[in-house]
Amino acid sequence: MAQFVGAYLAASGKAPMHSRSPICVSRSLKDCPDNSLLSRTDHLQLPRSVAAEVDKGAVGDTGAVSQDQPTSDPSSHLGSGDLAMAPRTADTLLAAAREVLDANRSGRYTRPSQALYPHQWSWDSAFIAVGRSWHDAEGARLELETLFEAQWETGMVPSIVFDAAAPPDAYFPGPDAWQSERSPSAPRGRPTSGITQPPIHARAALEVHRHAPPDQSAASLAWLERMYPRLVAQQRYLATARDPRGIGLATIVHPWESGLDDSPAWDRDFGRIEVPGGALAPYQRRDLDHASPADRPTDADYARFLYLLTLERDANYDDARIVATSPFLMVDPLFNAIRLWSEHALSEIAGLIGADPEPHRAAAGRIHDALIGELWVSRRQRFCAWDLRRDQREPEDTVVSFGPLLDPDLPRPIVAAICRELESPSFRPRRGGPHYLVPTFDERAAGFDPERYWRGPIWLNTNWLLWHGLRLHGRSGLADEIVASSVELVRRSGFREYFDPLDGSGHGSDRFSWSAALFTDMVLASRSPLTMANNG
Ligand code: 9WN
Repeated sequence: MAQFVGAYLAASGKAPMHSRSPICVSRSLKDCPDNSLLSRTDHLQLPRSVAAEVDKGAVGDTGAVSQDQPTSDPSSHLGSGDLAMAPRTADTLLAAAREVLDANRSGRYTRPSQALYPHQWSWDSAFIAVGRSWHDAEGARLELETLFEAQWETGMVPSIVFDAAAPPDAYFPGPDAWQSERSPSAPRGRPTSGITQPPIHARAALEVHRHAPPDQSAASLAWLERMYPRLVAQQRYLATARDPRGIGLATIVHPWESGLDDSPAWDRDFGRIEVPGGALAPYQRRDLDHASPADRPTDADYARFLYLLTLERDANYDDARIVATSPFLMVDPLFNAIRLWSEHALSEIAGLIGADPEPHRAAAGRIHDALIGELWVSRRQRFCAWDLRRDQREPEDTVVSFGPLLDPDLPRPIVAAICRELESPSFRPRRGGPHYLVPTFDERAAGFDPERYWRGPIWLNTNWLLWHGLRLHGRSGLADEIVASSVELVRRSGFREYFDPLDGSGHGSDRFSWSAALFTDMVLASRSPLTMANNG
């Protein structure tokens, strides 16, 4: 693995010169069943000039192959996943990522994708801000600030802020379905959804600040000071309105709040929800206009999503009422681990702006205790989602179980158990052909589907989160392998919304913003020894 990643770092221009040439790609090209892809870029949907550069770079790499060169670590299971991009190829893909982010920008924020998601989404904007901050620190700050302008008075940051400029039937369910104005806490004149998404924003704000060029450090610090109370309010909302029993863990009241909508992590509970006849007005799914039905959630799941929306809307988004009555009340380990990671970020931000870091350390400590006390199921050696309605720990083996790696204080035996699972045939099969990391569901489970949304495919945001978590615990080999795989997926299939872990093909939307943003962050952070050493 060390050689494997070394080749990538060399190619990216940060390794010692002597290791830069010739570039090691022999094993991967030989093993790759369709390596013709490496010299064709139509599928990437890049601008023509950029595509030509990528093709030249890829062909150039191929020309440098020598069977005598050291190959990647044979224990690596990426198959075709060599990282030995020519510096020009890496830079060209970075330029293409930037072009995607710029093209998807709409005024003060960035759409997740032009056609499928033409509004501002909460955690998307956080990921996008991190990626954008490498080349446009001011734009990254604006991205997050714009989102928080729609924060509710309760502190809740809505999952979607609707853009009046988008065509009215571009996305369903839109503002007419949500009717956020029913809540007295919703911002006036800014239609939003009535639910939230994972609170990654404090962590994103800290990353954005860290990437600010020196001549912007004062402006960036002033921005952090402005954002701090809003970020604190977001976290406080989750610790109170979403945790009325004071267990230390926030509940989600809709699978969309997890960001991993149709994940099998809550199948047993969500799948039980019956949509009463006549509960839903006739509707048309707009997502199927832009993506294959095989990639998207099923109609049955979509009806359940909409039914829960209806119940929440009918309760006028009153948190106490919803928590007391919602048929879906789930404690998600990933959501709460992100909350914890953001509390640590807030403690750092507090230190930077002269506020008191202590309450944030204490809050992180409470989440830490509850994660381990309530969600760690030692019989299964796994963190499990907790269905509060039925008081059941869900046994499904999904990527949400790995989320607590984001806790820097996670006990070593638990870290070891998570890494064992990540390296097991369920998530890293040992087969001969290409293989990519990290599937969102156990590849050996009966319901694993390599193409359908969060039920198996690889997403770059979960890869990014795991990459951070693994580095926090010194597991740099596996962390590097995740970056390697992410880079290879993008090189192969472009900035797709998600990827088939079996063959690396792209699915869902193309030119997807967070894929471009987090690709950028992983590549540039891996190039920068400073950032690598600075991971908090
Ligand atoms: C519902 C925008 C969002 C992401 C979510 C992803 C998907 C929406 C949808 O798209 O959810 O919020 O319509 O399917 O699951 O994580 O934020 O990219």
